[in-house]
Amino acid sequence: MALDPDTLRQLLDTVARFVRERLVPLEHKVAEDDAIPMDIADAMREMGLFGLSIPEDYSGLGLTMAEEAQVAFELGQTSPVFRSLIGTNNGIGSQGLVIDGTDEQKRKYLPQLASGAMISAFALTEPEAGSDAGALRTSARRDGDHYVLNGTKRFITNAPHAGLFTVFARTDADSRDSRGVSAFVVEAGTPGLTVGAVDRKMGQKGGHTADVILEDCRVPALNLIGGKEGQGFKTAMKVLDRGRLHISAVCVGVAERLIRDSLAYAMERKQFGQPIAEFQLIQAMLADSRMEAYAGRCMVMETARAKDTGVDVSTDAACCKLFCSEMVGRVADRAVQIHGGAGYIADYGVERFYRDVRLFRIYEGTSQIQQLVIARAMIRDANGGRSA
Ligand code: COS
Repeated sequence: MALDPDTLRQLLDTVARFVRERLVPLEHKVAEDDAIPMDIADAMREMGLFGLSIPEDYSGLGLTMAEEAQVAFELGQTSPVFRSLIGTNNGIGSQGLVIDGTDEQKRKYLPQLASGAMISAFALTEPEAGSDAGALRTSARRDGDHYVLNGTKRFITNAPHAGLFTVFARTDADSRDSRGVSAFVVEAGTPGLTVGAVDRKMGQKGGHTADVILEDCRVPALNLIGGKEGQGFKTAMKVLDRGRLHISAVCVGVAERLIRDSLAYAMERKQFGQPIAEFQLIQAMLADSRMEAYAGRCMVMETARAKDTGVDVSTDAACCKLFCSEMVGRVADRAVQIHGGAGYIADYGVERFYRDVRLFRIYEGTSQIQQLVIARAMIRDANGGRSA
């Protein structure tokens, strides 16, 4: 249910203040320590940030997509890793249950995810299945009132902290494509589930990914999301439609932050006797970044509002993800350029953002996958609904 305008304003102001006063001063330390302090995670819990997208019936804030996007614009104004901590509970880790879960599954898990008492993870990617998500090999064999899961999941965000995993596995051993895939919720601590060593990443330090290994892991049949086999791939795609829009909003937020920092630096830094902001070549970079971030903001809001009316926005969400993730890459590159030597030096933080934003073009579907989703939909529409 949509918030009244005053309540939404209050929420956005609170998040903006929290970002400015608590998160921005910690950016460097979090990257150095590769950890987000406990009190920050607790403050996020108190603010309800883990349950932005979880319906009020299950103790979340139940924000509309347009409202959630606006919160993501604010959260994007700092290191993306802070958003990543709450990202899985609001997005890929919880939405499988929200969209396709049974009432019982929702009642059991969503309130814990909304409060942040439990962190969730989305275990789709495998060593040999990433972009081709339907080709996954993890198997789920029915055995009485359980399924037995075997396989390895890779690069799983928040896996080291997760209490709950949404695991995609093949229930139809004879199938080779997406139709044989089902989705399960698997609790951490289930015998047979282990989490591998934390991956060493290019950026987003303080956020952790790892392998999730399933070895004869027995999961109650009740944990099959929606109670129906063969629906898992579609669940994953629906979750990603939403996730891609959320990530796009974060990209816009980060771009706006980098533009602000670049402008401040350009107005202060003097060369040839004047602030470099006076030079037209610097102005061109500032203007291009401003233009692109504005375009991204408009695309995200337009698509989020359409999604809230119940329209299928898969193609437009892919457009947003493609544009916004590429856009923030260009903005970060210009930010380094405007900062000159300082842009390359860790103390100024710009190079950290440059590394952090590189991930946006890869996860929740690479830019190439977004292009494929968009073009295939164009061809399908031109063919009157039939695939190419
Ligand atoms: N919502 C609902 N259903 C969807 C859907 C969506 N957004 N996208 C596809 N489907 C359905 C299709 O309608 C089709 O249903 P039918 O079998 O009933 O016709 C089914 O899912 C299979 O779709 P499709 O044939 O398009 O699947 P492909 O295997 O060709 O793959 C891509 C499609 C490549 C687009 C998909 O695998 C993908 O998005 N890959 C990237 C995955 C990803 O983002 N990985 C990152 C890991 S998570 S951080």
